[in-house]
Amino acid sequence: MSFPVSNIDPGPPGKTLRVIDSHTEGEPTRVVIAGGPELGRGPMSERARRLREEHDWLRQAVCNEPRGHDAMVGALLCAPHEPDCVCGVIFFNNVSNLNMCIHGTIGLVATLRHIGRIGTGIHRIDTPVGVVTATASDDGEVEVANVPSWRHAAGVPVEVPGWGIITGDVAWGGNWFFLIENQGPAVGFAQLDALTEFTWAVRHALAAQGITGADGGEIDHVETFGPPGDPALADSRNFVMCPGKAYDRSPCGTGTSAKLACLATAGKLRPGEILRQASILDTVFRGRFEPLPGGKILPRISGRAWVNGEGTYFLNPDDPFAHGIPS
Ligand code: PYC
Repeated sequence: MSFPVSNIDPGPPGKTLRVIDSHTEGEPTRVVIAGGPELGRGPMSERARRLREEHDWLRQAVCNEPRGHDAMVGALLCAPHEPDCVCGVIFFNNVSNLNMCIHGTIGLVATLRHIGRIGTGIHRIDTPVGVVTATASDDGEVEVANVPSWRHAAGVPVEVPGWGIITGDVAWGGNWFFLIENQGPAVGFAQLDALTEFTWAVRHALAAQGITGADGGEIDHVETFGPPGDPALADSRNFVMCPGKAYDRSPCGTGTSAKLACLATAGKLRPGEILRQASILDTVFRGRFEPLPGGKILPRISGRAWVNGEGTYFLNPDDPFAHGIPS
């Protein structure tokens, strides 16, 4: 399915990539099913590092303009390293690799079903941060059992220029999140510009003040919550700022996992109880958790994806932007 390309150089001129597009509750995923670089064998974390350091052209060709846009999340379909997995996957966006991506996993499952690689049922998927398990139902719903998640720190104050002291929790849900409740602009679509400005300022303030996840992990996602638009449909509405300054159109599965970890640790949600998390577009993920030893949880997030395109990309040597506008 894939062909080898040389290291570091701008990629394979004159070759093609095969991609399948989907969106999960509004957030796009572009899965590269053929034509990606040969990353060898070994753990997905190792192959993700190789993709980032030696073949970053793929990310830029797929996610950046002129083919992509800021909100695009790419996914490279790989052979798995862990046994019994249906595939491996490496996610990336407009600025770098992503550790984990739940909306992308739901999109990947829809894509694998579309090309006949899997059917309904339970599928293990190998990722750079561990194996996740996806359950695909007849009605198109996909539930992802994520990697173990936990609240790292509660009520952390950060001085945000122009906004004052903002207090939030730091949690891991497959990526590092700073979670803010009822502070800053109201969480609604009409406030998109203000929410972008606010969460981006928080992200920079966290970095400037040395506030990190465990082992110095960069907090590259900021999530702010408010009441739901319609309490009959959701319990809360969020706005999630992603690492490349695009907001998540979906409710963000890793962010919902991080929120479940905070609610579980604060005793505000019981094991098995459902949290209906709405996005800024009022699309909804359902989340629940099982407790794990050591104060961690196993989050389960469900939502739906729709395949909405297939493509062949030409990496034409005459095209100055064959590998995207660099970022
Ligand atoms: O759904 O986990 C997610 C996600 C992360 C970044 C964008 N979406």
